[in-house]
Amino acid sequence: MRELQVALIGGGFMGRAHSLAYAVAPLAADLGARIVPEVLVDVDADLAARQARQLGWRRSGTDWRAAITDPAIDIVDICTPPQFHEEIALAAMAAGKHVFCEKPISNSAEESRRMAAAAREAGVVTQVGFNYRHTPAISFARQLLDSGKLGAPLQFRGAYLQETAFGADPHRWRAKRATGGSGMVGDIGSHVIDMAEMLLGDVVRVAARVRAWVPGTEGWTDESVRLGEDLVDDGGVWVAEFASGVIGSFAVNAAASGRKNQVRFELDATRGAVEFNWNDKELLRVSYTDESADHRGFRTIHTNDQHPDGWWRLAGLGTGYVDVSAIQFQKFVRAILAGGQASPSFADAAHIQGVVEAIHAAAVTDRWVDVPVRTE
Ligand code: SOE
Repeated sequence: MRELQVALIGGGFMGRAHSLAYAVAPLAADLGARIVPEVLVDVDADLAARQARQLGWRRSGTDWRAAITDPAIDIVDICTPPQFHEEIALAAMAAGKHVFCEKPISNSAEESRRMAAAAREAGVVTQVGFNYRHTPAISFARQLLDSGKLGAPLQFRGAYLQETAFGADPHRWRAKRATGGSGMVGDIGSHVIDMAEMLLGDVVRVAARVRAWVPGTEGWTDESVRLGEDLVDDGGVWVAEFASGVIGSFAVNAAASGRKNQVRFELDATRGAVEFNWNDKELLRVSYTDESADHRGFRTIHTNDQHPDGWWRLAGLGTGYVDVSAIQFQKFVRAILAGGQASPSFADAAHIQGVVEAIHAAAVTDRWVDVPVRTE
């Protein structure tokens, strides 16, 4: 059986999630290839060795360049902070590797457009870690739209709420321009943008407000209103227009007490509506306008293997964070074996980063901002 050897660059939080997903992906479906966790690279040799032992990687190292130029490696998986993504991805693609990159794809739309162009030129398969979109309930919502059962989409309302800003060591590096680059709008907001664009096509313009909660202050300060040199944002709200004419509202907040990890959306259409909440990730609530008046309302569908990407005939067994990450790798491997393209690709993620930058620009300039059209 064909083997696909993987080099993982970054063994932290997402490196751990990916390692678990690589272990599950080939067991949950016949991929036609074995995924071999070959080498784990991190900044410190002892740390990388500990991570490799714990997460099942054959060997470890600290030199990502050596790992990605190794002729035995087929896939480079980038799980570093976003400011390192472009350099590593460009080198990996130049070496002919297929590249999986965590989101956000980079700290700037310009960087991500260069990555997407390099992917096209290199002729390799690329995919970005918007794992939630592979949840069977979301894939089913996409199938219902494609089938016409919901009619034409009218309005999207999405949110991603966390309470990471309250942590003992909150994800402040994500809100700092020098490290996290595009803030929480870029970090978790990009997931909601990806879901929306997967269902509805490209966003073309936005109007927005963002805020950064300055540690130790009570509420929003004047500093938190501006996107400073250092702090980017802990969240924001924006409205969006899609190329199709659909309109949408979005809310993102890392200072949302009690929300844990809540990503959700509602979509209204001419013949019905759907509603998804990651906290009940196996369920899709669906309403159809042609129901009889005494039965009109939302019904709850429990996804199983009769739905796209579903694994179990028995609904209610649970779909988790590792499961949807495994599904994303199943699709990545199948695209590599078929010589096709995977989704969301670098080009998709570059457009999403353009939306993120338009949101920040709209917040600072207090006007609608157009999203750059795709270059790939
Ligand atoms: C942010 O807190 C974060 O870790 C995101 O970066 C991940 O993409 C998301 O899956 C969980 O939350």
